[in-house]
Amino acid sequence: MSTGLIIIGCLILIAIVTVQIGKVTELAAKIRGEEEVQFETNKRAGVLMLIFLAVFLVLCIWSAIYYKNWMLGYGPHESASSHGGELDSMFNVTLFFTGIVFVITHIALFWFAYKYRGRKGVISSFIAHDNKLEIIWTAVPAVVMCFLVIRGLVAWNEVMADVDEGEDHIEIEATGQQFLWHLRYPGPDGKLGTRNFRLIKTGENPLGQDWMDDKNLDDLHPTEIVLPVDKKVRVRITAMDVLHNFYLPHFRVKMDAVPGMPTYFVFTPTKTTEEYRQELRNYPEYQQPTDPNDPNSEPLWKTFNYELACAELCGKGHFSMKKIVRIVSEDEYNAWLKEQQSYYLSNVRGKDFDPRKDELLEVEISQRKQDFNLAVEKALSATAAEEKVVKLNYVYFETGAANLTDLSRYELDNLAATLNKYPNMTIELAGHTDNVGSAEGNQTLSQQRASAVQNYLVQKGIDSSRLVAKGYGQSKPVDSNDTEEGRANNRRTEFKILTQ
Ligand SMILES: [Cu+2]
Repeated sequence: MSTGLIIIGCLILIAIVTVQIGKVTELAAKIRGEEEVQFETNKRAGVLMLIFLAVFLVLCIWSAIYYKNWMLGYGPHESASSHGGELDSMFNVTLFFTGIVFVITHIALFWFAYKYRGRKGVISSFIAHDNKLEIIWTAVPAVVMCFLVIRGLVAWNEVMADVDEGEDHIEIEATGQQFLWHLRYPGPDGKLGTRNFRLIKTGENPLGQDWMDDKNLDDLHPTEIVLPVDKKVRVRITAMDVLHNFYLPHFRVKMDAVPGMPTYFVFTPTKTTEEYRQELRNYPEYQQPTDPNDPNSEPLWKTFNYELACAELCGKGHFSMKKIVRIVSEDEYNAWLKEQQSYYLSNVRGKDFDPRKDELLEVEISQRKQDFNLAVEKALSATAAEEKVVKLNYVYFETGAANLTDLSRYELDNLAATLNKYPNMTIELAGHTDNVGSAEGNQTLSQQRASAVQNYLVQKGIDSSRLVAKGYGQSKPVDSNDTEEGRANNRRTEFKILTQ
């Protein structure tokens, strides 16, 4: 704030001084004769221009050399992707030609201003047209431009090429939104599920994924981009509100994120984050502490991270559209992938807004089967009678009735399979209730429910002599009847292994 005021103050002072000098010059001109003063002013201005030229060119070249190691493409910032080197070399070739033009035109501009200043007795010559000059200054840039454009087109076709059919690659997705990036990974199936903008709902379905599409069920929403080194990556890029731009500066990846028009970029990272850090380490610029106020903080090279940024000015929070990108070995990548949770399973499954809440998913069926078989094995190997009990976690009845709900069949089928596997096994099917309602009524209900399970198993081909159905009513609670959770635990169906 105070710096700003000082700068504004300085600018005002400079303006006042300039006006005053002008006034003094005017007065002096009146005294000494205007023309002579004019020629002297011309000369002074010409010399100042030459000095400016020298200082300007020296500063330009010095700053380019001084800041070289901070700039993309130079020093430690060679491209970290396979296509980036070609782009860097194009930038260098362009810089070479435009650099020559830059130096020549600036020298000409300021030198001519000095050389052709107004002088006593010299009048300007009048050139209306010069064919030779026009041809030279049209043809030379045209030839150079052709060379640059043709090389650029070749590079463009190479860099923008999509993956070939069946080519091994990872496909991820980045969606820009004011002001964050949504990242999506395909999960174990390697395929991103379909999206529909009509399904977008903040907090429930941020990307509008169609949960009826199985490919969506394992999709991940990670908070950072993690990719294995030397593996081709295709990024689907899109936006939900305004233009954004998916920019990975260290990989020379930059693509507009346009609402309603999916774009993509294919690239192959060639350096892990750790390798990049080790390269930075060789430069004194990156051995300075990360926090300039704390000399003991970690050096810059150690805290370096690749970044995803938004490169389209998309609003006032534009600066915050940043994410960390980590390039790791194949093994580290797989370990990271294993830790990630499917968005659907961890945020949507079983909630009111889950369109598949009345349906069991393949993954749940196999998980429950595994859990059930483990519990049976445990009960079989137990010696104490009270440990030979297995709770049927997913057998449910309609409220107050003995009708099995549709989804109960999965666990009962697991039980039937177990009984078929152990032909000598006999069991007691035990029904229990909470203490809501009369004890007598509960006794009857639990008996009916145990019998319903028995009937189901008999229908599945299990000999009824191996099954005893018994209702215990509310006589054997395993939890408190004072809470809903406790009552739910007490309304249970279980089986005891009698012989095996
Ligand atoms: Cu943005």
